[in-house]
Amino acid sequence: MSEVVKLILCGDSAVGKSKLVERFLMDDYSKHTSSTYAITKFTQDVEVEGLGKVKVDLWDTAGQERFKTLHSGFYHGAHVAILVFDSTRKLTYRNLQDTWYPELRKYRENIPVLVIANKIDENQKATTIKFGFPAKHGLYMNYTSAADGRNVVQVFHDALRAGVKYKKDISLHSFSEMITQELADWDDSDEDVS
Ligand SMILES: Nc1nc2c(ncn2[C@@H]2O[C@H](COP(=O)(O)OP(=O)(O)OP(=O)(O)O)[C@@H](O)[C@H]2O)c(=O)[nH]1
Ligand SMILES: [Mg+2]
Repeated sequence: MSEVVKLILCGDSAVGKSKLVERFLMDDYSKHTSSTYAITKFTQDVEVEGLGKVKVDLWDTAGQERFKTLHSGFYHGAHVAILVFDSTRKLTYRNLQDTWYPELRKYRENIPVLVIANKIDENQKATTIKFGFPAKHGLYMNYTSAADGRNVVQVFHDALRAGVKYKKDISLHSFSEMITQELADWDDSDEDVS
């Protein structure tokens, strides 16, 4: 049986979200650019080592200012999020910390979050930096280049593994909650069970 995992991508405009998706899904990269309008959704089966086939619903957003306060439907039901910043533009890192991350947490309190420094082909030094924001929140951190492909597949596979695990954990959690509730109801009832 294949798992369906909803993965969302967030981050400022032009940090490389769509190029990372293009690199991951098509193993392709073109310099040509068009900014994403609102939300683009891709559905694809992905073979993940150690997991088998995973059906991924990948939601790519527009980072433009006017879409910053996204409709809750974008976050609804997400199992994992990738937050991307541009390692050549400090402001995009700060915006993850100040805007994107807090907004995401308003809707999805517990999902795994991966923080990605992209465009390392243009800033090799970034890979030696220990960024404070992901460390502070205990978030996964990695460095990518959609241009040369470095770490891109790794990051998406790590995200999918985390998403599948999260999904399994919540279904186990809600199952045990259901049982507990049933037992509590049973206890409360006047039925004589002895
Ligand atoms: N050098 C370099 N350029 C990149 C990389 N990733 C993306 N770019 C360039 O950055 C620009 C923006 O990339 P997009 O993927 O469209 O950015 P986005 O985050 O999807 O932007 P919005 O859709 O507006 O939110 C493009 O000109 C890309 O060619 C990278 O890893 N290295
Ligand atoms: Mg885009």
